[in-house]
Amino acid sequence: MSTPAATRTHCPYCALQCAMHVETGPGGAPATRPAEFPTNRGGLCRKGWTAAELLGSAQRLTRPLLRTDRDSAFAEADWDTALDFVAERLMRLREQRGPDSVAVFGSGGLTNEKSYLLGKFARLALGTSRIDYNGRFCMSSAAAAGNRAFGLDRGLPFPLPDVGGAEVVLLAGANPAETMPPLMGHLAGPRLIAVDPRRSATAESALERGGMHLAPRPGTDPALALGLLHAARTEGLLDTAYIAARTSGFEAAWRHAAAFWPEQTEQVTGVPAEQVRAAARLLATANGAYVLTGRGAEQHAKGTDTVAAWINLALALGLPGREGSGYGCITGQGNGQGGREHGQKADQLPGYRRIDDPAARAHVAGIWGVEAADLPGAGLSAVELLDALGSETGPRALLVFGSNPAVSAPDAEHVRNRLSSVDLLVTCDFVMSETAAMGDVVLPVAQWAEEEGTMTNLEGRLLRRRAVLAPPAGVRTDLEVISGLARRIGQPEHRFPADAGTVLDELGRASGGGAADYSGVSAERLEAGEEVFWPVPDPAASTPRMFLDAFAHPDGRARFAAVGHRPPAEETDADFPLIATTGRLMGHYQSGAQTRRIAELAAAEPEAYVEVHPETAARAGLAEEQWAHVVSRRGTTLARVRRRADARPDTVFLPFHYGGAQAANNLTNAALDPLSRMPEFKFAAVRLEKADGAPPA
Ligand SMILES: Nc1nc2c(c(=O)[nH]1)N[C@H]1C(S)=C(S)[C@@H](COP(=O)(O)OP(=O)(O)OC[C@H]3O[C@@H](n4cnc5c(=O)[nH]c(N)nc54)[C@H](O)[C@@H]3O)O[C@H]1N2
Ligand SMILES: Nc1nc2c(c(=O)[nH]1)N[C@H]1C(S)=C(S)[C@@H](COP(=O)(O)OP(=O)(O)OC[C@H]3O[C@@H](n4cnc5c(=O)[nH]c(N)nc54)[C@H](O)[C@@H]3O)O[C@H]1N2
Ligand code: SF4
Ligand SMILES: [Mo]
Repeated sequence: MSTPAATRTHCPYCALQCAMHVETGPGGAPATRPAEFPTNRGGLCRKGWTAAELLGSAQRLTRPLLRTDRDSAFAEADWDTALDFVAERLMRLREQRGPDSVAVFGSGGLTNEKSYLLGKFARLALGTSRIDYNGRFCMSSAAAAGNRAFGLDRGLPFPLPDVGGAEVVLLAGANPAETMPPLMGHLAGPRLIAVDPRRSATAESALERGGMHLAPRPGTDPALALGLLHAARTEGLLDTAYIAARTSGFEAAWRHAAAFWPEQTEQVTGVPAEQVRAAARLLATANGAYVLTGRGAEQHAKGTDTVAAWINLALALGLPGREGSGYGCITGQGNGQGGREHGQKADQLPGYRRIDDPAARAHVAGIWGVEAADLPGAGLSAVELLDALGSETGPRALLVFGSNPAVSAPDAEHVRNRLSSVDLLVTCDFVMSETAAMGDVVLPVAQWAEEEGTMTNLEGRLLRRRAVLAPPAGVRTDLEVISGLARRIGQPEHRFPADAGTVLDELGRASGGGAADYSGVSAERLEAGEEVFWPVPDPAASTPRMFLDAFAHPDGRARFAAVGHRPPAEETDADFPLIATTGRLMGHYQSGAQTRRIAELAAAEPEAYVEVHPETAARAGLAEEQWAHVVSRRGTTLARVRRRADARPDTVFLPFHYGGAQAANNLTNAALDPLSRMPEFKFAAVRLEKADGAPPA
């Protein structure tokens, strides 16, 4: 592998999309080094520093793998054989059982171009309504709440450096000190209020610098947000002029808050009333304040309303749509933002259009050269799609691009059963993920540093991903795979180009006039280093700050949501007395398929653990480092005990980066938010038991 002189691109992992140079490192292998950029300001986290290792890894897949019997081993196949096999099986299923018998599962890690072409492939080449993606696990609750409140959803509707100018920042269920370390540089100035049931690294940092840590019982954020609103109003700290001029629905929302005196809030959340008052005062009197939410607020069966409760607080204090203040959702995956705009979501067409909107259908059908009536309607959301696999009316084939649901989906043992029940499981990946290993065909694809494309980061900022080196022989890009399959299914070649630039041009036209309008984006603008934030309706446009004049609802006003507090989907009881919540470690990414294959990262955190209060551990007879079963009503996770004196005694925490018996998702609850269809990753009722012996390797 030879790497040319340093080429500037962006990290393969999270939504911060840190800028980096890829160059020849010591020993001749490619290496990464941070680049100056407004979001990461010359910083990278440990994952970014080690990202190049997987490019040349011995665990890398370089030949298509195929088997016709799941009990036998995979055998190498050439590309024509593998693609012919997949296309033939898809067409046969479609003929026998109709187009909805084949399904596609995409990812917020895919470039804009891939997300777009994958959605088009599903609707046009396969004719199926059944496409959805792992973004349902990720930010769909914030998206739903943002759309409802502001009429439009862009993670941060302002550039990240703006946040650094504020006096106070409230972070609800976000732990950027581990999940986006360079972001913490922007938070060095403001005082932080960290809302997290755990003493997370972010909460620690807040306390060190004169801020606050509010540690509610998991799942009680709505009550806490209502309590803060109550306390701010009692002290006369609401922005009544803003509420009157720029919002609607305050009184209906207030009726839910009226009962949440700080003492009542303490009863429900466990956060001392005095802390509720102090936090409300700190936030409401700040000269410049932001409320930012992460997965801790969203990943609940009431995630949309939980985010809405935090947005209500921000609106009541007059923060959104103001210079120097605001509300934002910290998106997660590399292209978590762009991935939700271009049509890989079950209910969506490119440009953030709704698939059930006749005008949207007509527009997109026009770009695609088909009749609107030829486009399928809305399909099933991710968890429902996985749940339907292999059933009488459900999909019998699944194509997976950029996700590892055997590890990352809720109630994972059930999901693995569903995955093994289909007639055809095809995974595109560069490593043998747990999901790929269950299937019939694995197609080896190019990695980030080997392909062109664009990404949209957490600020709605467009970025260029650049091919630094050629992929290994035998490897194709995702776009080439989609294009090759489409042609074999009988689509004309021009409809599914494999060249990222051509796809971006078409994506621009398809998104034109939509909420997420990319029609003025071009590779040249990005190459020239121009700052481009969507919407981009023409070649001169860029929108770094949204909502300064008006919100995106027809009347220009933001809407309070009338939301109250409600309990989690399941409760603790005598058999399952503890709450398990789940999340991330700095050194691993998601299902761990990539980072568990990077030597330094694997060595630092090699196995699953569970954080437990020492008294809770003692009650279960568990010592430090001992292996425990964490048992829920659905399944069991094997994890080593780490005692933490600062943990809530009623709550344990597990990272979800490990597979098999150590998968946190063996125990999680697939209960869904009614609006966003996002699952309850952050609350499961569990008990702890001693595990005998070492876990299976
Ligand atoms: N190192 C690393 N970084 C990542 C990723 C990764 O896998 N590893 N993934 C990326 C992706 S896709 C995402 S989505 C982001 C996620 O980024 P974050 O949202 O920061 O990550 P999480 O750890 O899932 O959750 C944040 C916090 O929510 C807390 N929490 C749990 N339950 C509750 C609750 O009921 N209320 C509140 N207020 N908090 C609660 C957890 O204790 C945790 O500290 O990270 C991105 N960055
Ligand atoms: N318990 C619990 N579970 C969770 C969460 C939680 O907080 N708690 N968080 C959820 C969240 S927010 C998310 S985003 C999901 C993520 O979980 P997943 O959807 O499983 O995401 P990854 O682990 O990133 O899986 C990506 C897979 O695709 C491959 N890949 C990466 N890039 C590409 C590409 O460009 N093309 C192709 N073809 N393959 C690629 C990788 O090698 C890897 O095998 O997990 C969710 N699951
Ligand atoms: S913070 Fe995110 S984008 Fe930046 S180096 Fe780490 S993983 Fe990569
Ligand atoms: Mo995510």
